[in-house]
Amino acid sequence: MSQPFLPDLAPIEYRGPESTEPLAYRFYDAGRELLGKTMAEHLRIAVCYWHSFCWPGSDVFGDGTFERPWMGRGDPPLELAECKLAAAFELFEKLGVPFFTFHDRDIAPEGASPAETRSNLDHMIALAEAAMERSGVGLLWGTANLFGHPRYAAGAATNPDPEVFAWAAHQVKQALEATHRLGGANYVLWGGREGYDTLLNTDMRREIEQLGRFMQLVVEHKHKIGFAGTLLIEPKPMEPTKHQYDFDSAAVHAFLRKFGLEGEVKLNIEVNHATLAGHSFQHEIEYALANDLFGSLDINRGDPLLGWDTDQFPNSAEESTLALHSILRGGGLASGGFNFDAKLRRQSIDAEDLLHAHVGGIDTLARGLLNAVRMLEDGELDALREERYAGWSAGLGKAILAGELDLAALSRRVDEAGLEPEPVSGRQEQLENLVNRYL
Ligand code: XUL
Ligand code: CO
Repeated sequence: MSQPFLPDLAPIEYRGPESTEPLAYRFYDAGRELLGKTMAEHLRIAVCYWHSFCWPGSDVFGDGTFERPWMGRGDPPLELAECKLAAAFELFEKLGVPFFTFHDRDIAPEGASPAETRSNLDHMIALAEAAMERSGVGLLWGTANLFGHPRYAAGAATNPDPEVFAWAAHQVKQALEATHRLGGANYVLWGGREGYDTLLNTDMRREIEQLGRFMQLVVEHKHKIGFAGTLLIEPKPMEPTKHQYDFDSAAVHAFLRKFGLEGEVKLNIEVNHATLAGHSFQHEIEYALANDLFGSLDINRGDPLLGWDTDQFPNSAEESTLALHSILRGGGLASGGFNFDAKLRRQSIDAEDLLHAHVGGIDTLARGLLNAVRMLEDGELDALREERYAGWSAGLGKAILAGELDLAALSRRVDEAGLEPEPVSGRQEQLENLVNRYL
């Protein structure tokens, strides 16, 4: 079980845009400096554990299609977990990525009792710590799986049974402490089943109160243990439930305000969750930036014809360019990063497919970064946007925002000055053509 997972594959190197080598970076040149930071520092790329190492290639109609050495049946679960950890670090190192992400249950199996589960987790976290030390790969974030076990069928914090709430608290406490021990830059909470399947059995006011209390407890504990990373909530509108309370950035924003958690929790925005909510990825980023909630990103893509959370690897230079343009204009990533919450297609059964998928995804981001930097440096798009609001930087606009004019004063201004504002073109097509120049 302990032989190498990717023995015949060399580490991925940067070969430049002209390269036709399939397993090489054409755009991602980790040490290249742009706007005073390296590409690696701008993108803070992470590989996720769950899709790449835990998911067996199953879907609702069929069993797993992947045969990985650590998916062997009948072997002791901890030995399988150790084999999986070694394979995961092999991939991280071959790709040359700076970070990974994991759920508690991805890395260590649940045992027969709470004590055995805790000892499994402690054992695997110690091994992860050693692998991180040896390889220099860091932890972008950790999280707890509060959706897989049958006890969470009716939700974790929003469960009608307070004993399930206690279990969720127990699990998050350990996952948060493990993340802290591994020097994680963030801790993520995805409300996997925090929602409802039918309103017929759901007391929404009560469930939202429970979720608010849960978040307050997590924030309190974070401060108690001195975890300096950022807490993040990952919005998603549906799936597996019919409706999830963390529907989108705006819904999470309202929730954070209601429970006094603004400033304590930020957002982990995911492409396919944004599109399921009827938004674009860029919309969710802009909403988060506009409300000081921008944290980190789960990068993937959906399929517009399928309409569920397909979590494919990203491949659109246009989407990554626009997202990175918004992010750079907003000040860039702080503790966040780009986490590949993306999985292979079920027919991509070879280990090598994991490399093709990540190489393409990383290059899509790097290409977006290069384009976005050129867009920012040229400044044409931003200047046109700025110009559109010129009226708000002086005179009337400035006075309105400074609270110097009430409704009656504004009304008098229209009468007395005879204001007749002229319609102005929004220039959408011109701007679309301008963006296409950079792609
Ligand atoms: C599910 C999803 C999760 C979170 C972590 O759609 O995105 O994998 O990122 O729990
Ligand atoms: Co995600």
